[in-house]
Amino acid sequence: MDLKVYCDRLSQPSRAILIFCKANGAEFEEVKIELGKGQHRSPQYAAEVNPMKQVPAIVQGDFKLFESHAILIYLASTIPGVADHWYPTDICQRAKVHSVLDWHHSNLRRGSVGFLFNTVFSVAFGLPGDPKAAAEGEKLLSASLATIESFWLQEDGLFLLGNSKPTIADLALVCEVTQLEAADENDRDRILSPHTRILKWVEDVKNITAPHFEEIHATIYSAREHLKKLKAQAVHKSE
Ligand SMILES: N[C@@H](CCC(=O)N[C@@H](CS)C(=O)NCC(=O)O)C(=O)O
Repeated sequence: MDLKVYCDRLSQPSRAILIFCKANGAEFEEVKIELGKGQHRSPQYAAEVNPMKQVPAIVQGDFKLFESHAILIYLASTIPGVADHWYPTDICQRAKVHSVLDWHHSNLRRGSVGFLFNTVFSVAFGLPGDPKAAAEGEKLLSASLATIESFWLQEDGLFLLGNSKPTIADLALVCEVTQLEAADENDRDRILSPHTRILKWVEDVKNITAPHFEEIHATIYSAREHLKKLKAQAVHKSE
């Protein structure tokens, strides 16, 4: 049954799904939903794809699924020939992957979205950013990065949980970290540069999923200048 992935490459969970599909040779169609144009809010998208009006989402035949972690689990379980390391069959190892994924959504992602939405992405939606929410987001983001370094990335392995090969959790979390590419350079450096172990881990995930990682990330790498321009225009209009 044909697999359709509804996504915007500016969205971190969308990138995780796309990299996973490409790195595992999945046959799928990428359906672009442009968040900046509000395409995710159309009644048709809600009715036919995702009633939550968000990306990513998948449709395969009559089956529809949203929530990126659930999608990664489904894809790892259904795409033919996916190597076991992505989503181990061993129940204890698998449970640990779920543990990282659950932690992600209530820590790293909350911090990242709180910071980035209120510093750069709000402008793309024509909304004012909230500096207090941005500061709170940065605090949680930095604390989460410190926890990844001190706890989830263990000394003896390249990837999360001390593994020598990545799981779906590495993709989900690394794509959250690379969302900082959209931030102002000073903000990005202030937040990321203390975390050299994280920077190495991002490189390791990039290398093991090459060339797909860089190809899928090209959009976010070029977003910073575009978002800067939008912000300057918004400031100009309000003067
Ligand atoms: N928990 C969801 C989060 C999805 C999400 O927040 N998607 C964002 C893009 S990264 C979105 O569609 N935002 C548009 C909106 O909420 O209006 C997942 O992991 O899939």
